[in-house]
Amino acid sequence: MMSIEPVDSAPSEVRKTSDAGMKENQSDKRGVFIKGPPVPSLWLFGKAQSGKSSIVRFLTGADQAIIGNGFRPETKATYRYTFPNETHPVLRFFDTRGLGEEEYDPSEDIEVLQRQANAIVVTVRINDFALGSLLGPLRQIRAARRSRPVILALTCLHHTYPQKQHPEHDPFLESELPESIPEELRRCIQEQKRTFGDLIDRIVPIDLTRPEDGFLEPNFGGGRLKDALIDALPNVLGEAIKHTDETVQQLREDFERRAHRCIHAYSAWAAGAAAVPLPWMDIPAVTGLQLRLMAKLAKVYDQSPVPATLISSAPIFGTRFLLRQGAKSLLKGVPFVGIPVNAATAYVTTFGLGRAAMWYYWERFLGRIPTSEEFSHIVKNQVESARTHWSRNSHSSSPSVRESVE
Ligand SMILES: Nc1nc2c(ncn2[C@@H]2O[C@H](COP(=O)(O)OP(=O)(O)O)[C@@H](O)[C@H]2O)c(=O)[nH]1
Ligand SMILES: [Mg+2]
Repeated sequence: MMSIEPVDSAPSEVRKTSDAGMKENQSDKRGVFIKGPPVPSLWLFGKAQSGKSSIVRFLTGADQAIIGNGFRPETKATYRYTFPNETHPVLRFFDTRGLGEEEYDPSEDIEVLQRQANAIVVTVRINDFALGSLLGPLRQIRAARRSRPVILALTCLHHTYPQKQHPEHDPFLESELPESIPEELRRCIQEQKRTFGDLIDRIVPIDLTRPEDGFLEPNFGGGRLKDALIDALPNVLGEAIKHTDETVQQLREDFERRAHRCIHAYSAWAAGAAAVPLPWMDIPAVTGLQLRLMAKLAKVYDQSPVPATLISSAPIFGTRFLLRQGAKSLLKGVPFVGIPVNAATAYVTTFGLGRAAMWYYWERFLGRIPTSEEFSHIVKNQVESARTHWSRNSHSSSPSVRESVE
C-alpha cells in the first residue's frame, strides 16, 4: 500500500464530515484518516446521451456492459462506478443521470460529492444548445467549491461535419480554436465557450465513437481529455490517472503470481495423490484437491468460488473424467502402467482448472460474470496447454499423457 497524504485541498472540516464513498481514504469512526492509494474521482455532469459513459469507457478500457452494470446509486440523481471494483479502486466516476429531468436540485449532490469528486467533467454534445437544465445546477456546484477543476468535454464533434473523417492530424493539439477546423465546428465551440463562461476552466473537444461508426480514429481527442485531467488534478491524482492501465496490470500480475504458487503446489499434490498403485482409489483425493485449489484461488482474487454448476459443466472436472482415466489404466492390465498416466492426468487437469479459475476470477474482478460455455472453453484450452507443457517436460510419460486428457 502506498502511503500518501489525503488527497486534494478540501478544507479540514469538510474532510472530517465527508461521508460514504471514501472507502480507501476514509476516516474511521473517530475521524482519523486511513491512508490508501489516491483514487481520482470524476463527476460526470451532462444530459443523457451526451457521452458520459463513453468517457468512462475510454479512460478505463472497460466494456460498455460492465460500466452500465457497474453504476450504483449514490444519491437520488447520481450513480457511482468504481473501476475496476470497490475493493481495489483505481478510478471512480459519478454520473448524474437525473440531470435534464425536471427539477434537478443539486444540493444533495453538492453535499455528498463535495469532497469525493476531484474534478467535474461536463459533457455536452457540440451542437446542443438546450442547456437550461444544466447551467443552473452547474452554477451552484461551481460556487460550492470554486477550486475544483471543471472541464467541458464537447462531444460528437463530427455532427458538425457529417460523413467526414476527423482530420488526420489533430488540430486541437496546437490550439484551442485552430484555423483549420470546419466553420460550423468553430462556430459551435465559440458559442459553447460563451454559454459556459467562467463555469468551466477549459474546453476539450472530443469524439469518442464506436468501431462500427467507421472512424479511422475512434477516440478522437481522448488523449487530450486525459492530458487535461492529468494537468488539472492535484499531482498524485494526475499521476494516478496517467498510470491507470499500469496499475490495473500490476494488480493482475500480483494476483497471478500468488495464484500460480497455489496452482503449482496443488497440481503437484494432485499428481502425488494419484500416484498410488490402485488408480481408482485416488479419484476423490484429486477431485478434492481441485476443489480446494479453486476455493484458495477465490481467496487470492477476493471473489466467491466458481459456482458448482460451472465446475461440473467443465469438460475435465470430476470423478467421471478421472474414473475413465483410471479404468483405461486398469484395462491395460498392469496397474503400475496406470500410475504415471494418472499422475500426469491429475497434474494436468488440476493445473488447467487452476488456470481457468484464474481467468474466471479476473473476469469477476473486473465486474463480468462468465458463462459456463466460456468457462468450459477456457478449461479445455488450459488443460490442452498444460498437457503440452507436461509432455514437453516429461518424455517418458508423454504418450500416456496425450491419451489421458483426450
Ligand atoms: N459520435 C459520437 N458519439 C458519441 C460520443 N459520445 C457518445 N456517443 C454516442 O452517444 C450515445 C450515448 O453515449 P453515452 O456515452 O452512453 O452517453 P451518456 O448517456 O451520457 O452516458 C452512444 O451511442 C455513444 O456511442 C462522441 O463523442 N461522438
Ligand atoms: Mg451513461
